[in-house]
Amino acid sequence: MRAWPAPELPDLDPSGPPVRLHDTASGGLVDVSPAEGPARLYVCGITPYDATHLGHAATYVGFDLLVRAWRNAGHEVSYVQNVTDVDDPLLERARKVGGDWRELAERETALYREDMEALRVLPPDHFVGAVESIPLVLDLVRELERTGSVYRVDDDLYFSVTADEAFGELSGWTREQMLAVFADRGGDPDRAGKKDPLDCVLWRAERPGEPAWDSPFGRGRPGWHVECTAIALEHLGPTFDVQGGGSDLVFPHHEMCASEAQVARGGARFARAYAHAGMVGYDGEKMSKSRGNLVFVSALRRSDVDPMAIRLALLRHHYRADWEWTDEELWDAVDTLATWRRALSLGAGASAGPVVDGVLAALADDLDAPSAVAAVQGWVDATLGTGGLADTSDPDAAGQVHRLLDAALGLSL
Ligand code: 5CA
Ligand code: ZN
Repeated sequence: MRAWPAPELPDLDPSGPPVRLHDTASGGLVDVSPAEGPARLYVCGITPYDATHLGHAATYVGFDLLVRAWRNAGHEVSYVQNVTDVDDPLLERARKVGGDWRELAERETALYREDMEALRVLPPDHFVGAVESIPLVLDLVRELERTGSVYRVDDDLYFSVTADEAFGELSGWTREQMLAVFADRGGDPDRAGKKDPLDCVLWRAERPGEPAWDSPFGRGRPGWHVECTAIALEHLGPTFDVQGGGSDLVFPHHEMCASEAQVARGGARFARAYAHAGMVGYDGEKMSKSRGNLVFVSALRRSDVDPMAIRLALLRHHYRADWEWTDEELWDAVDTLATWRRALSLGAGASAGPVVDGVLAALADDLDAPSAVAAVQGWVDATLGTGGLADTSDPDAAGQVHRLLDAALGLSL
């Protein structure tokens, strides 16, 4: 499917340092500079049964900082994102509201594109739906079958997690931890006939009233995890640089994707690093479609909130932190942007060199946007003389800071 239009990305001089990122599998910071060629990124996309909420937005803005940091360090980037446009929650919602699941998915995907464009998130190079990827999924299931890691329960096909020696290494979780969340996250640990309670569905046979596609395994539809495995392998090849998503995807989703790929590709590691964004909450709980405690990007846009203020409010939290959205932080971001725009309108200002270096260094250091924002605030304060005399020693400072904000933080002011 098509993505959304790309915003302009100004060239920066000097370029930024190599990018380091927290890797869930090793538990530490790793250099994610590509060994050769473009930096390759897969970020798990939306299940389009409801509008983009601020939790989704925080995750996609977080990974947008990675794309920008790589590009500012001189790398090309190959970015892939999926859309889970057929899955249980989408079908359930369509049934509940009495509409067609395809129309629901199309409508919400269109709204997501608008939200991402408004937030100046750089589009992926490949924006790929699960439905259009069914041929890839079928090829992958056939490859897995050849390794002996697939078995049937009734007419459904399952993947044996024990086929992957590295199963569990991504999350680092114990079996008890895995079993505690598996059922809540799309798994079926109690199904009779499974070899291991943690095995996951690859191909789900047709059920009455559900969409289904023809396949060599009988009519049905893909399981959730295998869609991302197949799309990533197709567009990025084995062992790409970073797989990303929210921390709710560490297990089972990313663990299963990695295991399926590793078994299909003779043990080659799926991604070099696995990066996870924190969960954004609202009213004391994780913001989630199933809980209904949502603040939608589109609703804020409809009430004329400046999307750059939404973006700044998100950037003030480190992508790995869990935090709570509050309206006060949004209004605070609106005020902050007014001050920043005032400083930028002066043309001359405090020397731009240190803020350029500071922002690029902060972002290359595990996407530390709060430190980058603080560095910009320091420049604004010096330029406006809030601590005493205004510093307007650099005649072209505003132009440079303007380009920096746009290229590194995605804030076009
Ligand atoms: N389609 C699957 C991934 S293949 C999915 O998880 N879709 S989703 O619509 O539920 O979530 C889309 C992305 O937003 C995922 O990366 C998810 O981890 C992230 N996400 C969901 N809720 C939150 C939240 N409250 N805070 C931060 N990120 C979130
Ligand atoms: Zn995914």
